[in-house]
Amino acid sequence: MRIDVISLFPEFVDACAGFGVVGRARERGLLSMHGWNPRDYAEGNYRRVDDRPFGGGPGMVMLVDPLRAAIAAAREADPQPAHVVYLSPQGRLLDQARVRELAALPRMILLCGRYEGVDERLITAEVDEELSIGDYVLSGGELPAAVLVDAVARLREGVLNDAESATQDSFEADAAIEGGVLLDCPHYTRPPRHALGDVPEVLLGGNHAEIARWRRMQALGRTLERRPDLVDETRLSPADRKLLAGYRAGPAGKPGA
Ligand code: 4GX
Repeated sequence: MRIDVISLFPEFVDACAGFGVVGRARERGLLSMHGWNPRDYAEGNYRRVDDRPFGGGPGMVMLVDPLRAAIAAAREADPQPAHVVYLSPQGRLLDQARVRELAALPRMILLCGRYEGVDERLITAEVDEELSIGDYVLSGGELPAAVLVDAVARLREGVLNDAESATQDSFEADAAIEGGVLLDCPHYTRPPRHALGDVPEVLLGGNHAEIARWRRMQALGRTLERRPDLVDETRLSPADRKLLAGYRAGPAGKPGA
């Protein structure tokens, strides 16, 4: 997959995507990233990329032309059609279902705004989709772009190794869960007994079917407890309903235990 980043700080996104799983994907040629700075396409001695908003008010607005020229340069650098995403709090909230769809594309151009935002005419003319990574205000679109790159890259074929993909496979592709994500179950490692508590007995026993059941019970229970918005309880399979009831009863009839 090819990702082009339009930003006043393209190195920022590049650096965020240089480590760990995503960095390794780039080294192996599974993902390529290219930065384009609208400043390089700005006119005049001052290379202006922003100006004061019509109608008054504080802050600055990014100019149409430098952004448009940077996007055009990115498009021309590769013949594959590009899906253009603008990261902004006004966008639709990003979720794992949309991440999966975007991960199937050959190419994306990510537009990162600074200041108060981007002239609306540029968005109308060039942007296919406006996405938000969450309901809070950042000082630019670079971190949201890096978040999107990370979430998308790890779903590309060959990016995760077997050990990394095993955890995700257990819950991700589940028809019963809308959007396809459950919260993770709790994890434990050595020592089995500790002053802070003991590892649940089932995990020490080596009964893999029993362990899988326990993990799914925990995942379902914690999701319904912490993020009821993620799952429609009425659409759970009979098996999952039973697990959820078990979680709620707890091992000794104590909820959540
Ligand atoms: N999820 N930001 C965009 C510039 C801006 C300001 C106003 C449009 C209108 C964000 C988020 C986010 C900060 C990126 C402001 N654009 N982006 N930037 N949350 O907070 O995606």
